[in-house]
Amino acid sequence: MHRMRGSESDETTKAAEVFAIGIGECGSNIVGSYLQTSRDKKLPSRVRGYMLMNTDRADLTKVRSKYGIPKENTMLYGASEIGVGGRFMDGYNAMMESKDIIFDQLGNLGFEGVSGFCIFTSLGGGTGCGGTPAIIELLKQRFQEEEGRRIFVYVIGVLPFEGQSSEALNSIWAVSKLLRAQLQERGADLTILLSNRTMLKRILNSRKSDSVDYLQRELDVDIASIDQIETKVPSTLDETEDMDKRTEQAFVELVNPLALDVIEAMLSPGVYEGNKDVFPTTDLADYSRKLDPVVVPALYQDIGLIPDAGSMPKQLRAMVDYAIKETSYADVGDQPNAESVYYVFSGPRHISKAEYGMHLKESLDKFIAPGAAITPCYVQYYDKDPSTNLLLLLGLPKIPELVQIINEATQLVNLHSGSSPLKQGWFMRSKGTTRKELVSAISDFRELFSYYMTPGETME
Ligand SMILES: Nc1nc2c(ncn2[C@@H]2O[C@H](COP(=O)(O)OP(=O)(O)OP(=O)(O)O)[C@@H](O)[C@H]2O)c(=O)[nH]1
Ligand SMILES: [Mg+2]
Repeated sequence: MHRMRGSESDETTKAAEVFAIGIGECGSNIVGSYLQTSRDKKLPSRVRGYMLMNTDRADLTKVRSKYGIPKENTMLYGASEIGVGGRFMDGYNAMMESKDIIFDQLGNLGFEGVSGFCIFTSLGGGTGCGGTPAIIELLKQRFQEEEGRRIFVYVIGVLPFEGQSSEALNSIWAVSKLLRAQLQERGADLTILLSNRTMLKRILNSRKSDSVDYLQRELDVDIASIDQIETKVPSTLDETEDMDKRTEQAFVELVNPLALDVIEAMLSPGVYEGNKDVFPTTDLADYSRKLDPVVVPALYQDIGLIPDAGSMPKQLRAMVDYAIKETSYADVGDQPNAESVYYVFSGPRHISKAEYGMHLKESLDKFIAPGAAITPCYVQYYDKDPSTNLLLLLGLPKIPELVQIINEATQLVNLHSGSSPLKQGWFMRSKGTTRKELVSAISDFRELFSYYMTPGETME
């Protein structure tokens, strides 16, 4: 069967029923560059509407011109116009206090009819980290409590680079806040974690010489090897030695394309397109119905599977092994013990076929907890030579790097602890909240994640 893209399919292409919101600098950049890339590749719309929000006027202006975003799709809120500088509690309050103007503008952008929201943010800053749990509470209140209409809300949250201890602390607060809110039906249905530190490692490993050249140019330093780049990130806990802005910016430019790939892979099965078949039919809400609340994606692209060249089960097993160990977006080690998995296997019809489901299931077996649910989705493209891709969404996997994040955050809290009120004042000054709140977020986090924090630990 031959199918065409073009004017004919424009009418049949249905935009997904999802509204994208980017909060803060990272969130806005990711949504902005995603929209720009989709335009460039002429992809049908994966989102029905979108809004980029910030408490920082300059950042919002920058993002508008960088990605060609119309003014009405952006929103400046909060009192300061210069951001909240990592004080996530200010980010939280700013969102709550601006509820009316935010909903007015979301209304103008057509958010009423959608069934789902994807919120993009970093977890380490202030505006996005604090604003995200706040806007979810507001959305759930509005749709579920006031209108009795179920909506799903996904957070795509970016974990900090290595050595950003202050951001590690914010991230812990945000994730524990989101999970606690979920117990009251006011949290995210899925929190999808992408880690800057892992994405950077992946990029540096897969495109060694390119990345070294790029960083050398950007940072104007002589870099002899990858190891040297990694040690450039300070691991000390003194904030004054936090990674310098230029290094961070260069790292961000390197990892963002990787973030966009996974977002595209996640959104595309739910959008009707003339050149593909999806089975079972999958809409975005299915992810949250089938997966546990914290998800780490893995994406293996351009897989060279050759059905005629040797054992297909073996090739599929090698594919799954590689996807989990080498392409996950937060490091899940080699024993993630995930409690649920969703896979999207896409490619040409003779490769992406349900007959392989049994082998995929067997291959996934050693990476999941006993009894964990596996949900398949096959996407067959009719294009000439489509590439073969595997997207794995791992629900509640072990995430060894969270241990690192917890340690960084704990050391920072200890550094600023002591009987002196001057010391205690640090928490209010730099986070907008008390030491007590942060300590309880950390212990919350330890409790929530402890059972799958230690790699290799068996489950009872
Ligand atoms: N992957 C990625 N990370 C980013 C990007 N921009 C910033 N970050 C990371 O996000 C964290 C900082 O958060 P921001 O998004 O800048 O903070 P914000 O939400 O704007 O909050 P404030 O600036 O504190 O008001 C750091 O860990 C950055 O490395 C981006 O475009 N992509
Ligand atoms: Mg900012």
